[in-house]
Amino acid sequence: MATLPVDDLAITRAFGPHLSARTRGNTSDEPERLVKTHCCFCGQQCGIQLKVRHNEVIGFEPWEDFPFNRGMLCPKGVKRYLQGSHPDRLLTALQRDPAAPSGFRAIPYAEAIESAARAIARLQEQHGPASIGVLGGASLTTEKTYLLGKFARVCLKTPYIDYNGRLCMVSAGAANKKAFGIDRTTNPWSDMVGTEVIWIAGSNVAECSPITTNYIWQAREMGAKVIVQDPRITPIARTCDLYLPVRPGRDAALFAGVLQLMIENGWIDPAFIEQETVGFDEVAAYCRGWPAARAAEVTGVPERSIRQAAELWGTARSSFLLHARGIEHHSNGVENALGTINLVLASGRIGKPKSGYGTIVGQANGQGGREHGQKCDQLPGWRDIRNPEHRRYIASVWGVEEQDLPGAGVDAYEMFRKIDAGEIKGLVSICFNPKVSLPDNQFVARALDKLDFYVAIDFFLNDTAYHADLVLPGSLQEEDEGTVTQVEGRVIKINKAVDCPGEARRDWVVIQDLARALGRPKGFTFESPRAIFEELRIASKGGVADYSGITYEKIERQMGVFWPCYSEDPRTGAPTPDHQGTPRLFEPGSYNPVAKGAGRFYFPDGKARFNVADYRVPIDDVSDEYPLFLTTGRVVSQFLSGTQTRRIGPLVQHYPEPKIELHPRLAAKLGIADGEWATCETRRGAITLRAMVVTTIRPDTLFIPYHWPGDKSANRLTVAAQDPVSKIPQYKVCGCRLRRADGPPTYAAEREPQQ
Ligand SMILES: Nc1nc2c(c(=O)[nH]1)N[C@H]1C(S)=C(S)[C@@H](COP(=O)(O)OP(=O)(O)OC[C@H]3O[C@@H](n4cnc5c(=O)[nH]c(N)nc54)[C@H](O)[C@@H]3O)O[C@H]1N2
Ligand SMILES: Nc1nc2c(c(=O)[nH]1)N[C@H]1C(S)=C(S)[C@@H](COP(=O)(O)OP(=O)(O)OC[C@H]3O[C@@H](n4cnc5c(=O)[nH]c(N)nc54)[C@H](O)[C@@H]3O)O[C@H]1N2
Ligand code: SF4
Ligand SMILES: [Mo]
Repeated sequence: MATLPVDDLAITRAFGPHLSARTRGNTSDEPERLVKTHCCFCGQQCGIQLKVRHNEVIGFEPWEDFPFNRGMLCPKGVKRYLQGSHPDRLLTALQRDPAAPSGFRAIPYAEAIESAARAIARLQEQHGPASIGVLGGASLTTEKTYLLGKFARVCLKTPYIDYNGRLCMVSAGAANKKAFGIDRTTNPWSDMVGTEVIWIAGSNVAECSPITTNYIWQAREMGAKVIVQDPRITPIARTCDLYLPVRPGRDAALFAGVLQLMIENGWIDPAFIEQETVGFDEVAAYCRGWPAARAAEVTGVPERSIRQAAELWGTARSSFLLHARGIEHHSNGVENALGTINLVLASGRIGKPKSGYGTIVGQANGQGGREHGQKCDQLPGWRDIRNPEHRRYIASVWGVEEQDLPGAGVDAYEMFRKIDAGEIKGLVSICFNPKVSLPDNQFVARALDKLDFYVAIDFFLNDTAYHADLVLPGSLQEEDEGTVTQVEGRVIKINKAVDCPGEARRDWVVIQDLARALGRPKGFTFESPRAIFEELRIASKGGVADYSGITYEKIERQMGVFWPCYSEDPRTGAPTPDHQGTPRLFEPGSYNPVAKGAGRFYFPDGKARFNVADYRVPIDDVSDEYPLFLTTGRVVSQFLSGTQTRRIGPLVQHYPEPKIELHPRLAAKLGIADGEWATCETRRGAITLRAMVVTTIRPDTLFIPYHWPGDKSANRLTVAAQDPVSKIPQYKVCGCRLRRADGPPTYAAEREPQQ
């Protein structure tokens, strides 16, 4: 195995011994137990029952009572059980050892913890607390993300912590806070069934949030009209009523054009706008610059379609607007999201029956993971680390002095710039694979090699962890319990199915072991996820993301609790142990502790905010030299950086390698046939993949899925431009060119260590 390139290895291993063991009959064997829990992958968080035998997950059964997915699963959920006993599962700690054939050797867990603590302490003594950075992830349970934020601020005393949701949820989060004062989807998905119009902006729903498709289909059966805005005719677009083939990076112009038509035609709700919002006049003035003809010219969407969209949306009595990374992964991602919110607010339908708005959450805990303090500027409960009152409260919960809490840090990409500049010298990462998932990732790889010390906590040796000095074996989702918050804002419970194998440890145990070895155990002596959650309840109390009324028991009893859920009535202060949570936000007459009865939105005056959603030409746009748009995203059978799904045989078989999607007209012009090799080049680099000629994409646009490392990595091409507010990378557009290649590339021989 020693010299196999990573990608071949993934395939070999995916079809390797663990699968043949399964096909020898394990899956049909009777389980000892069924454990009700949730899928480990996307933010839909489908309920599933894992079959367990001999401390191994051997299969699954549907969990038909769980209300969100009623037993349905997508291909990833069906096959997820295959990862647990994979031969690559880290069973010991690893230490870098250039003499070892793989570059790493196994060492005892306790020795690795001591060694990591010594390295961190040494760097902090020499260069101060801020010389260490921490990277977290939104696949972690809320308990772990809370503990990680506390670990960075209280144990390491560093401001530098951020997480991979920076690449995912932050544009939507910033827009929600600006417009509503709270960052959550407004309604349970069941409210979609019976609505009149569903507008899907920049989301490949069928491949990326498959269960949401089912709700949309049910709504369609009851007469809902579906509008899809995407440069590709994605599977959901193939049956939609109105398709808007927007040019990548032009969404804000489309929203402005539609709002202008709504205003011109009186398809807005002046009473709602007057009584319940502020800022409409500025937005209306901006939209006057966007007559339909201009919007059509900039977006590439026919004027007739823009008019149809405005009429369908403007005249409906109930509606849902959903968006995802297609409009958010932009250097004006926050503005794009605000553009959708303006359409929602102008309609006056928010808070009305069968009407809702939301971003479709990406990662397993994309919602909970962005609320409780692993973001660079955030403290638990969506509190602001710059706000003295918020700091005082959290300092009191943590038993530290307010002045000892560090201030705001920087976003995850900026942390790599600081590593490159030598400011951050040590890194602790968990649940993040930046070498594959950050834009312009050859820069990231170079920065990683500049670190004096790097420790990664993962259950697989991911592509970033190759650069580590130490790798600590953490836990798979099924090896621990805890809570996550899924796409609708419903807090749910992950249940433990099996114990960690070998010397692997539950992630929160690893974090606490580090704190102890650093000689700073105070505040890191929790004995269970439940104990962490109990502290989180107190820490989140009074914040916008108030979890104080949620208990593990309530979650089990109600099959999930929608936050905010209060332990005390925000009006009277009386204990409310029976508060069931808040399935719908912003209903007329609803009360929230920020508005205190002044209105239903989470601002002191209770009013929602219109914000001008400015269109800006994307950074690194098309040019004579790079005349095509490159956009990137996902396929149904692979997940994120692929660390997990590239090891699951049937998923690899479904989509073994990345391809470049292009339109037949462009293919003919460039002389590239379907299945032939082609080289895509941007200002950062070039990769050579097979062409996939499809009629479902704009002829001026290429699409490449990003789930692969090394020479197959789409992020060799992407630009590290970021939204100025949210700091999300502009993954969804940059200029590129394409040419036919003579043959397959010779992949660099990246190797996995042998264990
Ligand atoms: N199978 C699978 N499912 C997943 C994931 C996965 O990796 N694999 N990841 C999960 C995560 S973390 C996330 S964030 C979500 C992402 O879910 P989505 O956002 O739905 O997925 P993407 O493929 O990133 O992009 C969505 C769509 O945006 C379109 N698009 C590209 N550029 C533009 C543009 O400029 N404007 C508009 N309007 N559309 C554009 C693309 O053509 C694509 O169809 O999926 C989650 N679910
Ligand atoms: N070009 C391009 N790039 C993109 C995107 C795009 O659309 N285009 N999308 C972006 C988006 S939306 C996202 S969310 C990011 C995701 O990017 P990443 O977060 O880098 O991707 P993951 O594959 O989730 O990497 C997480 C690592 O965490 C590990 N892990 C998972 N669960 C756990 C756990 O419970 N405990 C521990 N210890 N480890 C765990 C996995 O094994 C994996 O190694 O990628 C971004 N990158
Ligand atoms: S839709 Fe998401 S949560 Fe549900 S089975 Fe698929 S990957 Fe898992
Ligand atoms: Mo994401």
